[in-house]
Amino acid sequence: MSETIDSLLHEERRFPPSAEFAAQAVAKPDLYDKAKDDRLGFWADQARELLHWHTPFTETLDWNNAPFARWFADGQLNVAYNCLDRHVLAGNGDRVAIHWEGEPGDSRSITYAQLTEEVKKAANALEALGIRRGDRVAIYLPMIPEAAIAMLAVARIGAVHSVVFGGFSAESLRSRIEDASAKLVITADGGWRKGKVFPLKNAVDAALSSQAAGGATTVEHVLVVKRGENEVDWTDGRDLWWHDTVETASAEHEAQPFEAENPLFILYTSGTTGKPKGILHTSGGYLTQCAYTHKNVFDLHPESDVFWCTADVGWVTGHSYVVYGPLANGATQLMYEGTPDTPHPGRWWELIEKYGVTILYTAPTAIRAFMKTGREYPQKFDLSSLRVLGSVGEPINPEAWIWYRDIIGGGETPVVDTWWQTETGAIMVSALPGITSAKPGSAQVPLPGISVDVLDETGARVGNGNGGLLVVTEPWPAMLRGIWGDPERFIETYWEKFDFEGSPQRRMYLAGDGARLDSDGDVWVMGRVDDVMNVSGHRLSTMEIESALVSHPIVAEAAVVGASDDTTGQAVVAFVILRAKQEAAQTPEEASAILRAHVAEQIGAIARPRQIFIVTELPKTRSGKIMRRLLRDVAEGREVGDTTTLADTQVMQIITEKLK
Ligand code: 6R9
Repeated sequence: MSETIDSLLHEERRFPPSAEFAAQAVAKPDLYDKAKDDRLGFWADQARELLHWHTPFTETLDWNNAPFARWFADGQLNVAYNCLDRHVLAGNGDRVAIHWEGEPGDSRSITYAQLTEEVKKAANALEALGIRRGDRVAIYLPMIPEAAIAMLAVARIGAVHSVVFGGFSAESLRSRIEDASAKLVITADGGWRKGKVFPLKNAVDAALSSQAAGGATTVEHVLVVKRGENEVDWTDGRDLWWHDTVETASAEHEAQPFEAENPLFILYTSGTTGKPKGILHTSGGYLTQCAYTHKNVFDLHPESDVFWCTADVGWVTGHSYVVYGPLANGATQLMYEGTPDTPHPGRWWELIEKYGVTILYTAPTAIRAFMKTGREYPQKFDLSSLRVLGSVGEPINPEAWIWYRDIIGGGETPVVDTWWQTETGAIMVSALPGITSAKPGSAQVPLPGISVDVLDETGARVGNGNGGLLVVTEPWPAMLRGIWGDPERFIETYWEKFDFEGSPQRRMYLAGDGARLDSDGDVWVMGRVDDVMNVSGHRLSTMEIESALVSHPIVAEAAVVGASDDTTGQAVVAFVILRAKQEAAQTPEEASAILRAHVAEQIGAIARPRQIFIVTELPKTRSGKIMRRLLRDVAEGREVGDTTTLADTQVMQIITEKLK
């Protein structure tokens, strides 16, 4: 870590925007002044300018019941109307909303008029299935247009979606369905990935039958999109085909207004305990900040740009920058179903050439993987349409940043490194491409209207040149409104560390990331300070994987660490003590294979440990806390650090001897 920090802080390269770019940029420098003069007035202006309100709001922020915020609370809007109908009414119905490309090469281009019609049909179908305002609908789909259609249809009728990433296991899906008491699951028979169909419907069947075994399931229906053409089991009465139910529904549907604080979605993310948290987002504030950031951070010109955010809708980036931001802004975007290297390593670049993509938003882990495969693949294609590049999900190392700009951006495009979280709902810290002089490796400056700082453990500001904990000091429109069903955990996790003067209104939001301020006051995000790992830009909790491991009968105890990895940022490495009788029953290699498969089955393939070390001891302090720092030294092949606070100082020697 300290080596990384050193190399980061010696990064002196600066990339000011070109005069031509600055001249045509949507965001002008006075945006910062306006927000500084009157922060709430600034947000009210954004909300009014960017969205259509059925009933205008008169109050911008109600923070009396902090940390439970209410934004634009007496206003009413319909999120789907804002993403669809109004663009059609404004004469943009023929503009393509989504160019979709399936992994096998099939494609569809859907205009705003067509998308509006599809969503209206889906909304009617959902209502016919008894889904009402406030009901929860789980969505477990591949990256196909129906994912966006389903989310918007749920939003249109004032219900709440909970999208579960298609790579998550039946068990992860079950716990999310259960936590939110979902009434409906929308899924597909299967989707395409790496040249094969991966089944989804059978995971839903497994989730629902194991749920039913533990008590009554709340799920009344399963709506199934036909995509993979793979065989599926069918439960009559419960299961319905999308093409029978939605395609035949009426295309007339009037969007009703809902209050700005009507819940829009729950999205589960890993925290420091074994149980994922259901992050709750509401409508007006969330949509305002999605539209605002999408427009200004990516310099969106909706009439001419083709935007491509490569995230899956199962993550927050897919919610805010595949569905809500781009569609609220009437943008044209590309959506791609498959993996970057199928059927060939140049697939993404081929798509950029084919659709004339102008703005690309992706993750450092993808960029590093492309660096490894080599520049010859992107160089086979014409990428000259690209004019803005974005990065999200984890810190981007300067080498990857420069490669991205040079090889993908032709040495000219601005690169924006955007820091935000599932909890923040939308981008918080980022350069603005026509204004900021970019620094590779730094997320740089809070956006106009956003206030962040870096504090030490006592809550004092660290000031320029120092590191500490990243906090958001003022409420923001897209902020999470809570953790589903657990208000205590919401307060404890984010708002209790810095509770100044006991005044609830002066609380600050603890992001869980470490950060440094450089001599200009720019933010350098250093990664998580808690037991959350970041593997390929995906958040995983050490505790969650540990509990998956100890749920296997051969395991006595387990400790998991995130070890740095050249491609994925961090990788999951586990240290496992087997139960006494098991030690002789299989070789460490066999035990490790069994357990890697078990974690994939319990959580999903993304959580499968890169390595499992079978050990006989774990390093613990006298109070019994596992010292993960020492295990990380082992996992990263370093000399083991200070062991003096261990209860048994011999333990690390035993572990390293055994692993030699
Ligand atoms: C949007 C998203 C959030 C965590 C966050 C931080 C890391 C995201 C980053 C970044 C450095 C960036 N993170 N963007 N770290 N620079 N530009 O990724 O949400 O999945 O909730 O993850 O990701 O550690 O706390 P989420």
